[in-house]
Amino acid sequence: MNNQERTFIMVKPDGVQRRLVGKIIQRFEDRGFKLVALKFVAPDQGLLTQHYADLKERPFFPSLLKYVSSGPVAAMVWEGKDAVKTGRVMLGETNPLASKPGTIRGDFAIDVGRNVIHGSDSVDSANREISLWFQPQELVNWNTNDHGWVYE
Ligand code: DAT
Ligand code: MG
Repeated sequence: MNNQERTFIMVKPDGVQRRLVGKIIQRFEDRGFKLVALKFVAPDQGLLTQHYADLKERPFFPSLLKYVSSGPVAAMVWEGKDAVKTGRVMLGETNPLASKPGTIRGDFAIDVGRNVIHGSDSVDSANREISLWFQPQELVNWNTNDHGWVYE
């Protein structure tokens, strides 16, 4: 198992509007994952078309793009053991109504068209999505041991 696996997580516009960004970051920090990139961005249709390229033939694709481009999103990269699969478990199911309480969608959503958050579904997707949303220099490699304690 790769301790430095990375996943792309994005709080969608409904999650931002509902002030859920902090709570979602808290869940990933509490679980033990390490934040390596974070930015607030208003994604355009071009970026979202690439991001959701595998869904472009689906009937809900136009409404999906309209929803995810309707406001700013919080894009982030989290790193740690089994980050992709564990991130998906923390999100819950695509349809919030099928998501268990305790998951992000199971706690904060009821509508598949407003399901609050995106998370990569495989290591390959994660790598593709991370390089789509972030420049290499925006990914920060840091280690607590490199810095010591801030008050000493
Ligand atoms: P996930 O976001 O869980 O990875 P996905 O990649 O299959 O799910 O689809 C991307 C988004 O598209 C999903 O978060 C919400 C929307 N979506 C998926 N299936 C849908 C459906 N049957 N009706 C409406 N929107 C749907
Ligand atoms: Mg997906």
